[in-house]
Amino acid sequence: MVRDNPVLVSRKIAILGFRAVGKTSLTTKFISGKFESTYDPTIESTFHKTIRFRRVHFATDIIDTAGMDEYSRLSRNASVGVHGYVMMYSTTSLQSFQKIEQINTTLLNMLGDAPDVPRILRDASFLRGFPLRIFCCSQ
Ligand SMILES: Nc1nc2c(ncn2[C@@H]2O[C@H](COP(=O)(O)OP(=O)(O)O)[C@@H](O)[C@H]2O)c(=O)[nH]1
Ligand SMILES: [Mg+2]
Repeated sequence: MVRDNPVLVSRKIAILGFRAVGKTSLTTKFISGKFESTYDPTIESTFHKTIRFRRVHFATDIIDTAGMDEYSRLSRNASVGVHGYVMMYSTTSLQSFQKIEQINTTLLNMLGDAPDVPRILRDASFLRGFPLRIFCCSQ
């Protein structure tokens, strides 16, 4: 019996959020399975992982962005051709949660004609073993 070839799909995801909320920790844990306890402010890094789901292989670029505030702009790499955004905050920082609204506004202003881009709002509390918590994904 001949097995079906997998379907290859390219995807690009960007992680946004205020500084030190765990964006890099989330990304490296997802890529390598290890939790990184050091803090090294990121400029911007792109990681790659192929995620297999049934017969589909999602070749995924994950852009770990620099921490954003209300004055930040998204880089070209983090705003062009992105299929979805993870908007992160820390449960130990009210400020980082409040910044999400400004970051979301900046994102929507930049995207302009693509207001329906998928966005997931999430906290970093899973990293040391707590379950995933996803709250919302619309405006
Ligand atoms: N206790 C705890 N520390 C975390 C968690 N996520 C990240 N950190 C730590 O918070 C600091 C900032 O994390 P980092 O991923 O570099 O933040 P980024 O600036 O958003 O990329 C680092 O020292 C991490 O080890 C978490 O879920 N729990
Ligand atoms: Mg970082």
